[in-house]
Amino acid sequence: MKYATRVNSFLRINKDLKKAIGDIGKIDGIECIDLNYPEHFQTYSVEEVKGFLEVNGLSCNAINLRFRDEFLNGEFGNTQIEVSEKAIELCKEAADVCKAMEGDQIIIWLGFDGFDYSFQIDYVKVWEQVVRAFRQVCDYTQLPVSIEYKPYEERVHCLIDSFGTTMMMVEEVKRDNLGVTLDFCHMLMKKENPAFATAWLLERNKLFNMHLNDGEGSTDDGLMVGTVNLWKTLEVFYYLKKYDFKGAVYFDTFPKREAADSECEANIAMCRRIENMIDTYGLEKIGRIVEKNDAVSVSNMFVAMLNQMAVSPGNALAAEKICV
Ligand SMILES: [Mn+2]
Repeated sequence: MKYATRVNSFLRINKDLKKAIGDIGKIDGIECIDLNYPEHFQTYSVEEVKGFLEVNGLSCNAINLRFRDEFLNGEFGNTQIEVSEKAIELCKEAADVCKAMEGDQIIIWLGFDGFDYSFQIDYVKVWEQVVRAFRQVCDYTQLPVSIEYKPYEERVHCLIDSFGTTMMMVEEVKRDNLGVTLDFCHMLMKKENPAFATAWLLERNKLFNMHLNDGEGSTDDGLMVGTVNLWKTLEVFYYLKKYDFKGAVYFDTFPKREAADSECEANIAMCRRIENMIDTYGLEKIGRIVEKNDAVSVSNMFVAMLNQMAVSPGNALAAEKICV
């Protein structure tokens, strides 16, 4: 699996992007990073940032759009049409930067399109405006364009708030280069089971990016991968492996009190352990458990996975290494 991590975690103490990329480059297991546009291109030029990545053996996975204050009342769906057009332009610029960086895709999270109060927006009108905006962005660039949905935060209700609504948008925009970025915490906030959307999108080649993290489900906690919902995370990994997912697994976690490098290493260690649990138990054997549609067999599989960790000498060695 290809792992990517969040640059802002490394910018918390030192604000220098060059240093942050250097710090990420030292972490064993991180192949690529995502960058935010425009915020990560304000001090250094695109060429300079590209150079920092090359020196550190990293590649650019995605450029994430970051809409700031002028879009507070909506991005694509803003009732002021000139603001909506500005949001579309920003996406086109981000796509150009992504191309120059040899990145794989742009990710659009419309955090401000939505509503806080009843009667605040014309749902159908806003929806149609957002559809047209996505078409414009998708037609402008040949790159994959990925929608990241989140149920709430920044708005009380985001317009594109769930797996279902996102797929309605994708279906209506009707562009081959439009797909989805799933975020584990966002799915928990919507009370979705993350593996459902993961499997469905992988089956249709529409999963462009996987954001992993963990949380209690009320807010976007950004806790370390697998620390709260281990089995749900393992189920997501099962489908990523079953479909041989070639995209990046991106750690969208928020180390607020933890050192960013060791927090990132903990995410890698957890993911590798989960991958190992699946490999050791066997992908096909898990598939047979799913086919059985029997909850007790599932629980017994979990126990068997825990047992296999305890008895495997290779695993014990690996665990010891992680503890050191
Ligand atoms: Mn995310």
